[in-house]
Amino acid sequence: MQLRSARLDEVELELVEPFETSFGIERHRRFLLLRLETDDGLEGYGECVAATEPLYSSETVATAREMIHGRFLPELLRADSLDPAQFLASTARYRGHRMAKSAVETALVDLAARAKGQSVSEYLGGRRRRVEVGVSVGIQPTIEQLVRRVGKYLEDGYRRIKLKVRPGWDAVPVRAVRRAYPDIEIWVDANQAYPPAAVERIRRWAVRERVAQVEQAFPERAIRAHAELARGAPFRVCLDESIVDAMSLEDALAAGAVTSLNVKAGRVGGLLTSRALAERARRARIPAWVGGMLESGIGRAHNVHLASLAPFTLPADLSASDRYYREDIAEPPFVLGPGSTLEVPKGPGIGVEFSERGRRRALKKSWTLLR
Ligand code: OSB
Ligand code: MG
Repeated sequence: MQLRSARLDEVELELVEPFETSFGIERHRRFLLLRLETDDGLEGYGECVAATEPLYSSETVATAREMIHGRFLPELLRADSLDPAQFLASTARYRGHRMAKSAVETALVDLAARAKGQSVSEYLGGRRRRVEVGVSVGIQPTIEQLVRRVGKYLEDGYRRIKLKVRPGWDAVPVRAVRRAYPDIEIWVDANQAYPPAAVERIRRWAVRERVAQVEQAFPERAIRAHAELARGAPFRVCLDESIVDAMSLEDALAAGAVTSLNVKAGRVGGLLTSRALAERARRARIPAWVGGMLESGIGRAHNVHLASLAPFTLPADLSASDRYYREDIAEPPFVLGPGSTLEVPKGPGIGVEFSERGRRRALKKSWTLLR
């Protein structure tokens, strides 16, 4: 099997409503979609989660395009193997750029699964037919709006709520949600917004409001601060941005800085690395779960397949398609099912179809490389 062509699309989708985090507001998502086509007519799709601005991480749409179009695809078009692990090995010398690598790796996994007549879930060794999910709720203009938003998601059927927090939007809004809904499972995610000196303050309101999990309170390199927060805490301390590979997970485990692991294929460079990290977490008896980056139906499908693997034991940040976009780029949409779950598509490959109509509406630029 050899590559015949690769097409890289830059697309933009409008979010159903703005998504605000400690690092900024997103109203649209502009991102890259990759389509690989082999000489025997198989197709594989991947999504790149890098955003226009380097706010969640240092990568951007522009840096990812440069790496994918300028280096990874030319290399892949010359390669004699389309094996995802082989791709990772041959690009290991390039430091960082994991979101760019992940776009290619996930497309190669889609291809490899299709070549074997399997779904991505089966290819990776997943067993679940449905995966449990929750919803990530952005910072809202007012506390009343936050409580109403959460109420709406609970009505929709989401059973676990993750609230985005930052200094100045934490104890008070979290208390308001807790008072309105005394029994729900609340997680919070700060996306690195607190200084290490805030450990005790965070602990106080998190304990008082029975928060089940505090995600990435401190900067990604502040492993010691996360370990301090975790010491004796009645809540889990989750790392997201801090964990980018096997070594960073090993160090965080040794330091006692991680008691829950958020795994995003984009952040760690693909599905194979994601699976390895989750298996390592399981051996350390730490729960793992699949995080999200407001993906379209393509990236969402990859994530849902990933979440079907046994080590992912906490509900994923993967909501139904209509929570993100009015019109998605893949069909059919993901819909929330019984017990706050999404169904794992049957396959082959990712098991969703690229919508030509959706692509035409969202397309900004496109590059095609031929063998
Ligand atoms: O930290 O989990 C995060 C979205 C963009 C950047 C970072 C994060 C998020 C989310 C969205 O929380 C979760 C989702 O896709 O539903
Ligand atoms: Mg996070």
